[in-house]
Formats: sequence, structure tokens, C-alpha cells
Amino acid sequence: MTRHLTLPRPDDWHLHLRDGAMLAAVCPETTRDFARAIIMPNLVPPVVTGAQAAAYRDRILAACPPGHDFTPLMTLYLTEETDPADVLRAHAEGIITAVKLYPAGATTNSASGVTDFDRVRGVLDAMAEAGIPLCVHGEVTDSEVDIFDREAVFIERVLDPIRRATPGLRVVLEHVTTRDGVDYVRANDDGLAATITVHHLVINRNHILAGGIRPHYYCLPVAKRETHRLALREAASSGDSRFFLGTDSAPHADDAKESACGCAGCFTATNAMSILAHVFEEENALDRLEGFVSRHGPAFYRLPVNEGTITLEKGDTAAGWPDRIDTDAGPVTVFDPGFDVFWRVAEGA
Ligand code: OTD
Ligand code: ZN
Ligand code: ZN
Repeated sequence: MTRHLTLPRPDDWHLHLRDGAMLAAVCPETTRDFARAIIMPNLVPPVVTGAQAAAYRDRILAACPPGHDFTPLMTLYLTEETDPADVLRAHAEGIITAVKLYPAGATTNSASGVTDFDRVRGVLDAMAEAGIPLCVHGEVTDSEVDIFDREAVFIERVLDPIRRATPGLRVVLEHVTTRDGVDYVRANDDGLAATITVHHLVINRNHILAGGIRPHYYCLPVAKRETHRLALREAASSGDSRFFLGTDSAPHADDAKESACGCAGCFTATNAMSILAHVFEEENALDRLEGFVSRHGPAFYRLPVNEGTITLEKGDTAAGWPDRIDTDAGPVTVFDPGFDVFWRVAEGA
């Protein structure tokens, strides 16, 4: 039985680090294990210009503990007012790695997102030309569409038309949660990939709702029924380079989640690698974890694989992690997979 697994240092291709007190507290939880992360721009107000992205990057680097070697890969929040020239300049200067598309109102802090997709066509054309990836929150926001169908409907009504209208645009379908999404990625070869979270590999919708409502399992896109979770596990552990890790670790203070109208988001930065090792071992795919966390993402983003390594170790006792992280914005509960995990990160180099 494998007890040690050494991998190139992994990257997180979808992460929320927030700002201020929350950033200070959660940043080390990611930088301990991960070398790079695609940083989501949904601050309040959102990161919409190259100058704002550069300033946010500097705040993240200042929050990085000394000795942690971490590169934040910044994104811009696409709005109907985004200036293509600013996007191209920020990319050429190495300030941003990608642009993020949120349909207006789709998730936490997405009010400034796009309503009329024709109004961002100029930006998308410029991005296609320059090879800048578009990261997409793939859910429609139409209140008449059932929340469990919003990803599949988005693919049909929005994503596929955007890709057809913008040949060459490189797209990441973020946090894919359905078999429909997996199948769509598999059926389209060029310039399309998907990130998969840790929590969507672990929970289905029963975990949120059966036997009591569990706010710490509520996120967007919401976890779907079991067949979809199994499709995600299969895709993540298949070795297909179009699927890679994006934790979507999204911290909220506990009082904002444990509320009559709780915020969406699961905080997995602390235990992501331990849980992934457990999941891949269950799938008899420990040898494919390296592709999912360390190789497929850099290949899509045209970046080198990290030079340092991380070693995962399987112990005889359950790996411990704190139930919650203390922050000056209040405690943040760490995602509980609901089973014992024996893998831990032994060392990084
Ligand atoms: N989903 N929560 C958040 C973002 C994500 O859609 C997402 O990327 C957040 O809190 O920023 C969530 O549930
Ligand atoms: Zn999203
Ligand atoms: Zn997210």
C-alpha cells in the first residue's frame, strides 16, 4: 500500500482569498501547500481594472507568510464596461493571467457581472486573439430555471454560443458540478477545460439537506445528485488533462453562513490535499493525482510545472486539522468531509 506520495507542488486554479482581515487569516492556509493560485476577483467592489489587480496582488503577497513561496495569478472581473485595451495591457505586463465571467447575480458578490453577453464581445474577441483564458461561472441566473439545472442550461444557452461566436477563445468551465458539464468538456477538444472542487467530489445534495440543513455544505453551484458527483470523480481521476483542481475555497465567517439566509461557499484550503489523496485512493487513482493537482493546470495555462515538491503521507491515525480558523472577521469553519482522512501533507520543498 502506498504510504508516501511525492508530487510537484500543486496549484489551485480557482481560489477566493478575500481581503483585509480575512485575507490575512486564510492566505497561509493556501500558501502552505500550493505554489500558485488563480485568484478570484469578486471582492466588494470587484477587481475590474489592471491597476486594481496589481494592488490586490501586492496585498496578497504582503499577507503571505515569510518562507512560503507563492505566486498569485490574478484575474479581472468582466463587466459590460471592461475596456479591452486595459485587459490586453494588464496581461502583457504580467499582472493578470485570466478574466472571469460571472453572469450577473450568479454567486456571492456577482452583482456587477454580465447581463448582455453581446456587450462583452469586443473584450472576448481581444482575449481570443491574445490567448487570454476566460474563466466562467457556468450558471444561468434566470429565476425560472431550477437551481439544480442552472449549469446545464448555461452550457446550452450561453457557453456554447459564446464559444461558437468567439473562435479561439480559451475557456475554463469553473467548478463543474454536473455530468452534463463533464460531457460538454469531453466533447470539445480545443481550448476548453474545467476545474473541479474538492467538496464536489465529496458531497451530493443529500449532504446539504437530509437530516438537517447544513450551511457549511452550501455553495454555488450547489452540489447536485449522486450521479453527478460520481461523474466528477471519474473525470478528476481519469487522467484527462482537461480536468484540474480549482478548490473554490470560499471563506465566510461562521455567523454569515449559520444564518436565516446563509452565504454560499465551502472553505477547503486547509485540508484540500489530504481529502484529495483520500478520494483518489478510493478511486484507485493515486497515480493520477499528480496530473490533476500539478500538471494539467499548468499545461492549460501554458505555465511551467512547479519545481518544488510536496509529500503526502498516509498515517495510521486520522489526520488532524482545526475545525475552524480564527480570523479577525470571526471564525471560519473548515470543510468537514464527513469521514476520517489518514493522508496528511508531510513536507514541502
Ligand atoms: N461559490 N461562494 C463564492 C464563490 C463561489 O461560484 C463561486 O465561485 C464566494 O463566496 O465567493 C460560492 O459558493
Ligand atoms: Zn463561481
Ligand atoms: Zn469561486
